Amino acid sequence: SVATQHTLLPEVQSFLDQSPLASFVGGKAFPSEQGNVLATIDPGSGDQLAEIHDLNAAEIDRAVEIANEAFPAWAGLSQEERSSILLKLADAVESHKAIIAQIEALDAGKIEAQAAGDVQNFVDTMRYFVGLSDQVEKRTKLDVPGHDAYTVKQPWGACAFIFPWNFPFLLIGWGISPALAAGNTVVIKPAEDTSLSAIYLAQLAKEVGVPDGVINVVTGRGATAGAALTNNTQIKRMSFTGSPEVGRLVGESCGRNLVPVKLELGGKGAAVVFDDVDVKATAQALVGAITFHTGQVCCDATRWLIHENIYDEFVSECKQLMEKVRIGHPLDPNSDMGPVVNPKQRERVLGYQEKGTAGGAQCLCGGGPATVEGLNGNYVKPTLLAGPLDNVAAREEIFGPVAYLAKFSDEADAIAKANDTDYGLANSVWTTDAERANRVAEAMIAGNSWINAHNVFAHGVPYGGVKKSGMGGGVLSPETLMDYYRSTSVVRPL
Ligand code: TXE
Repeated sequence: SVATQHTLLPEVQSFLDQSPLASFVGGKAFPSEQGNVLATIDPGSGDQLAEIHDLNAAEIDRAVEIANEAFPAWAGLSQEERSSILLKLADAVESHKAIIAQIEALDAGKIEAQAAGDVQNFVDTMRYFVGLSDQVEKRTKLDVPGHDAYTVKQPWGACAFIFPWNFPFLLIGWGISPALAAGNTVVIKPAEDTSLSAIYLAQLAKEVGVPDGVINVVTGRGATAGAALTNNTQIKRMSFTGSPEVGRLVGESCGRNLVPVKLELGGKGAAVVFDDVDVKATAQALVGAITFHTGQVCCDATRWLIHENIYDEFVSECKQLMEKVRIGHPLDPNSDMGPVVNPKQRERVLGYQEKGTAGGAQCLCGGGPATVEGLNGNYVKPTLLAGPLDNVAAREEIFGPVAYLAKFSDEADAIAKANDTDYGLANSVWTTDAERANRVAEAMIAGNSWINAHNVFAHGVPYGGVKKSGMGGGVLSPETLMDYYRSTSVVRPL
């Protein structure tokens, strides 16, 4: 087992020893009454890590009720009191970073150092939104002749969050920080493969004095527990991050119930590389991005559009770099790239490679599964495909370390190809011509464009997609904080 190969932190071992791990609602363990459980597996070894409880619809509804019951007291705290509690939570997460990172590495198959980065990002995000909420003007006087008028901003109540498995802990931080800072309570439904760090967070929140019922975690299968949360009419807002297929279902339910919804879905980003770049450095950056968390990153560049003058040189650089990627268990400090999250995802990644090549794409390097000695993990090789852009592997989100290459001839051709996609999350342009860089960055239809970089995040920079990538973006910025206040306009004729 993994435990025999890698020494787990004693705190991680004792957390796993709580198995089957219950959901956490109203400040205490919230088990499935019928004792229904799901196994959670280490994707790096195939070993079972623990079991988690699988809640039914009635239990999900009860959790929402509890979150709504806790709301008035939480919303009624002064801004100062609430902020100080949340900052205490951020401090606690920071001081438990190594523990949470190891849990996440084991549960999500994430390289341990990268998982530690995710945990720090959670901490920074919570501090950012607390600071921002302190500055929000809750009452704004309106200048209306003949009237005394103002608007007042207040939180909504229990807000629901459904999260995917690729950045379990980081995305919780991005989602709940603005909601909590504004005075809402939250019900978190993590993905069934990666629920452990959420449960740990809820337990930690209790320890540091977050009032009961403010941070609730409900676990279970998407089609039952997730759907129950989506169909609940007592949630005040819904935020979903995951696949476009499920995003549609969530959007439909929220439409039916008239619950405001934010959808963060997939991507099929382009990297447009002009012929004036440093080929080696650009290849290094893009190979680094597509292998980071084994390509399970929604904002990744997965379509690499390369100027025809440098195409061959670029491909040869990328091949060399990909062959050097060390694939291994996430807890092994010598691993550059870990597994994908589960066998189904591995089948998906390999399936797209097969469908892609069957449809006329060429496999330039990698392709197929990878093996790591002694481990039954879900490993795949970093892969480069190339060919026509109407290929299924160039059009659909694969969610693995697979890049699809194509040539372009000039700027207009590059922009047309970059925009020929159903998605609109994030793209990048690589060139030393500053004016061209901005022109292309603005012409690509997506929520985010990066210049000479990919996957750059900063607090205050709105993030989120358009088209099939989602709606209601503005993540990590003041826009998202404002979503968690509803406003009432109060008017008195004089
Ligand atoms: O996601 P799902 P899956 C994409 C990626 C991946 C594919 C499938 O391409 O290969 O989606 O992943 C919950 N009602 N992304 O199937 O099913 C589920 O429990 C309510 C991109 O794992 O969308 C989990 O908590 N909820 C994405 C969450 O939805 C339901 C990240 C996401 O799972 C539900 C993840 C239902 N009917 C996958 N069914 C990104 N862009 O970041 C499932 N869920």
